[in-house]
Amino acid sequence: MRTALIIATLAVTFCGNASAATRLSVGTRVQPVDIVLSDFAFTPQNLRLHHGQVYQLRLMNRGSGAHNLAAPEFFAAAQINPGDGAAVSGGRIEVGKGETRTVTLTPVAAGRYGMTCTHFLHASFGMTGSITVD
Ligand SMILES: [Cu+2]
Repeated sequence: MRTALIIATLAVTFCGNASAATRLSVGTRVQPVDIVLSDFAFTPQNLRLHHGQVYQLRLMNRGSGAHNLAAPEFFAAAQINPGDGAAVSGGRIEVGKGETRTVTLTPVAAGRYGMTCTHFLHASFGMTGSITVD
């Protein structure tokens, strides 16, 4: 079970990188952004991104159970790498316990977007934040 989980995590990570490499033109600088999901917080809580910059968001779940990052307005206002589209579903990315999910995207519209974990009561325990795009 544990081995299967690790392989699944590696597969997700590899596919994300491979699709980014095939779609993005040569010379595109992809800036990694690490976001840790824990019980019950996002670290960092407030992200600052630039529109037009390509980012690889790496969501790492260090909590004791599953979490997600829900930011439907932000994801709707970003160009998501087609190969990573499956990672974003319903405006959110689910991240199982111990997993890391990556998504490569480019914010295209400035604004301040909310992010939250939609698992039961997690937001009320403090699992909220913001993504500011300038
Ligand atoms: Cu959560």
